[in-house]
Amino acid sequence: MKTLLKTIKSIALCAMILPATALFSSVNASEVAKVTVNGMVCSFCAQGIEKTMSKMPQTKAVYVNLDKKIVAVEAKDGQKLDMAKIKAGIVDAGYDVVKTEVVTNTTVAAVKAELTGKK
Ligand SMILES: [Cu+2]
Repeated sequence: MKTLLKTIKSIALCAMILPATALFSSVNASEVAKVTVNGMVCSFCAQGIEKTMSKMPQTKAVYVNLDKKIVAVEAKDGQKLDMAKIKAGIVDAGYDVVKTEVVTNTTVAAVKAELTGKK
């Protein structure tokens, strides 16, 4: 029980520190928002998140990897994706965002290739 409390406390602390760095960032073209999501368990979850991310007008491509719990979103040329909006969309759909990251000089296709081990 004590360890559980400790875990909850450290998660709460992370949640306070993380947004300051990654949450307010924007994702430009040739960058990918790489989000680690807890709670996705089946292809239906993946499809739902894919749909939600695709609804944003700035979204060029979306890829969801269930095994690695990764959601990758790419912006259209000349447009910016708001990391806070990406996170909000995933949270509103009922999932937990564990980590947000902006990967530069990449594409959703490249992230997909990396995660699936195919080139
Ligand atoms: Cu599901």
